[in-house]
Amino acid sequence: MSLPTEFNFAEHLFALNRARPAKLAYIDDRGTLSYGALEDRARRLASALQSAGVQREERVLLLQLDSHDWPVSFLGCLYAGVVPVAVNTLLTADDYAYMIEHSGAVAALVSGALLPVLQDAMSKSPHALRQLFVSQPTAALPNSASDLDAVIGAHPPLARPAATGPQDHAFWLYSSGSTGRPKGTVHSHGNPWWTAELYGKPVLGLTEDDVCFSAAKLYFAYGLGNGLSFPLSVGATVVLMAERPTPDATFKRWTGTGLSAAASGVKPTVFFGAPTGFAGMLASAALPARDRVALRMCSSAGEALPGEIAQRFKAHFGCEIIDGIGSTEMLHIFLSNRPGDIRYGTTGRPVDGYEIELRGEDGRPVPDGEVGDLYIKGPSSALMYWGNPEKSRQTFRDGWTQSGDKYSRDADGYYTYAGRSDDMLKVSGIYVSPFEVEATLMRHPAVLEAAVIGTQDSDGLTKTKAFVVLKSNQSCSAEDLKVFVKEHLAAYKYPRFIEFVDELPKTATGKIQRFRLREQEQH
Ligand code: 3SK
Repeated sequence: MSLPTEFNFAEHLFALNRARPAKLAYIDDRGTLSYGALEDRARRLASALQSAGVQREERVLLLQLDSHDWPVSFLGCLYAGVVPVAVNTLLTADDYAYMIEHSGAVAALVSGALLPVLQDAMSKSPHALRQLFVSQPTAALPNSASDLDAVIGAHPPLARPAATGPQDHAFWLYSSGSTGRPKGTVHSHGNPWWTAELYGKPVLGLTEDDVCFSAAKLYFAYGLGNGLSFPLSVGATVVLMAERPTPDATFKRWTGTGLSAAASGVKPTVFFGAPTGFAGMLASAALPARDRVALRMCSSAGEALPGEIAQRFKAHFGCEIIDGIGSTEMLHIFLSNRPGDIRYGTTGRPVDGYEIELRGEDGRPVPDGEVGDLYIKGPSSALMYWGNPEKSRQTFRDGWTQSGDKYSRDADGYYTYAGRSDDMLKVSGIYVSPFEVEATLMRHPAVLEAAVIGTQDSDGLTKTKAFVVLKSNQSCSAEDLKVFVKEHLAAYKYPRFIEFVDELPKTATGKIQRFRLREQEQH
């Protein structure tokens, strides 16, 4: 598999779908967008960006809620050779001020609902955005801003794509670490193509008959593959929603009842979620019956999926959840279970086209059964962290990308998650995976969620502490849970302390923020 020397990812997707102009590419909260209209609108936007003086490889901030305008904006930029910096819509003005300055963005494509926070950010940043293109404005626009629809309507489609190559800068995503500022992760035009060819098509087996729906929004690497690169690479249809992926919002889309009138009754066939979301849905009283949905497969990423959740989901819907792990740096999933080859509780085997190594503290590969740091080699790796040569050198070394996750591999080649590199605990000189303890606690019938961290006992020694959320109307004691863990795991792994809480701190993607629990413990 290889790419030609001239390759523009937007043009690649448009060319693939030119034979199906009337087919629905997107269904959002307001209506539908055909493949023909997607290409037309994106190419008009590409013209508008050129007319506004935005040059090739200049950055444009993309701060939009999930709607048709997101793929139009993203692909319009790529078509013009302009680099969209796709950012999380849940951040603060201070975060955006940093991103504007760090990226040196010259313009922004922003949802009307997010314009106030962007204006606040602009007032805090010494770097000026020259032009704002506002999608679905909610109030009268300031002078430097134009209505995106009007701008698209006023420009002809750009005749030709920018003559980019597969290694040219295409877009950025910000990746946050446990410390420091978020890192501007630069991806090329070739990278999304590789993720679709290596994972979306062969592992998920997506076809043009699929209707894809992702809980992860488009600005996440996971969501970008699920809701753009993969479905558009096979001519499938995508359901987008602006609101948070609560169980109720998700169930509406699954049952075809929450869509705009033009698409009413269309039901997703492939759903992309995260473990916390699946657990919440299974615990919801509104969980739809199997015959009300059309799901043929689900994908899970973000954190390792406890086998118990996958099995309960399968028992209810008759549909597998394919668990995998990816990263913003690798753009999508590189280690995954496969339909028909699922080992519950593991993250499966390397996706063909990627090499995986587990390395010990000495940098050498560890033997099977031992925990090591996960390194990946594959063609979708980011080019660099913008303006951060030191972190780039540490993370992208000799063709290998360090993930920051710890894994072990069994004799059959299946990989099991053992926590983040900085989350592993060493209790009495022995490594304990907080995730393994959490997964065991979650097998208790009264437990909804659990997070395990290291805390210091009165001797200053590290001991495990579990924060546990019980299911509503359920009760059990800390002692019950300790006994339960001792019965299911090596006894030394039981959490010495247990605290019952109403909820766990989480990121926008639903990842548990263990560092917040650690901070809380230190005070
Ligand atoms: O969190 C993950 O496992 C993931 C999957 C796909 C793309 C990006 C990420 C972070």
